Amino acid sequence: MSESFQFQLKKTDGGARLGEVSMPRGTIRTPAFMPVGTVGTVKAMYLDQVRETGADIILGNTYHLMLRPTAERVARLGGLHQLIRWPHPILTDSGGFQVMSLSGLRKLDEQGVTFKSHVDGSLHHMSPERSIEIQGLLDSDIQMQLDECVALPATPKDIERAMEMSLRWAERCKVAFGNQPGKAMFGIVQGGDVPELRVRSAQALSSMDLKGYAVGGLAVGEPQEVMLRMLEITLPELPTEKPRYLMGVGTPDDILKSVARGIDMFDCVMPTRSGRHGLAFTRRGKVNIRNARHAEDMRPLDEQSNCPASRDYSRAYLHHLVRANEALGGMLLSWHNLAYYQELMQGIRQAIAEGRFADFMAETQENWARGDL
Ligand code: PRF
Repeated sequence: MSESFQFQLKKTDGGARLGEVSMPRGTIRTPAFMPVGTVGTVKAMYLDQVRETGADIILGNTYHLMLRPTAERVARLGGLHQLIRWPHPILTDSGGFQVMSLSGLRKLDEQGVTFKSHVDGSLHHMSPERSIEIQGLLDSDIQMQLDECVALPATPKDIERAMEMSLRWAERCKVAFGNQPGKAMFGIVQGGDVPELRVRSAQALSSMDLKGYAVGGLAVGEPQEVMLRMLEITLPELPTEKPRYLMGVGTPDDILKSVARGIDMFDCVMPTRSGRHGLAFTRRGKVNIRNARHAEDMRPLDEQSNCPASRDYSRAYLHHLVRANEALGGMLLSWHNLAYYQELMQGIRQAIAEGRFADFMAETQENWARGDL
């Protein structure tokens, strides 16, 4: 732990990086996977279990929490950590991305974004300054600039306009955030699938000397090769001594390939959302537990796992729970998936430490390809 916010790059292995982000509430071992706790809960999980799977940090969402229970109420209740009983670091997304994907009627201009709440239809305005104010009221440890993420495919003109506005919003967020020892505000690289725009965005943000950098605007409809090419173009423009966070990514395969290119942090709803829909990620690839072949299979998802959900419950029971739409089915599969993701991250970190990341990646991918046991 640390009084201030610090990133230590401990080792590199090819493009992969092993590091540690330290701050007063705890240390994040990188490469890190951050479970998504949108409305102040990692869905269908006790936070003690989330912690036990190996999570050092979780995510919260400005958009959801500002609407309900509201940022001011969270502040009166002692802040998000105390409310949800998670004393470790929390990263909050700034809201723009969720406004675009969730709210009805919205208007976006230089001032910020005006939108209709998906909860009660009420009208709200969020400026870059207000986004930072809300993230402060939540007492978030890592706050994100307000940005505009364009869904792909999009025209270069639209991508450029959104990227340039996101840069101006980064400046405003930096001023609004000021100097808060022990906390950080990250900038977000945009630029869609246009190499020159990615480079320009990354260079401009780098010159702002922020505490960390996210890569946004990816995994929004483009093929994986395009996402990876954008990382190859973007990451060399960012300072090596700052953490890099790929927003909203992804599958275990996306994570391996992005670590290979120099990403340090990830978040995604995939393990929890897929779990609630009956999809399990395992060392031997994806398993759809709804499939009839599991109906009388007494084996667990993974007898070698340390996670009770993976090791102690039969596939037959998980199959039954999911088919019967029982809450416990989603709970057990979310638990299993988060444990698998954290086991993958631990394997990645150990492999980088031992200088065998490329071999680890190849073995891991071979095992996925071999298919379920
Ligand atoms: N911006 C923000 N949050 C995000 C994204 C983004 O571009 C993405 C894109 N994958 C996920 N979450 N602010």
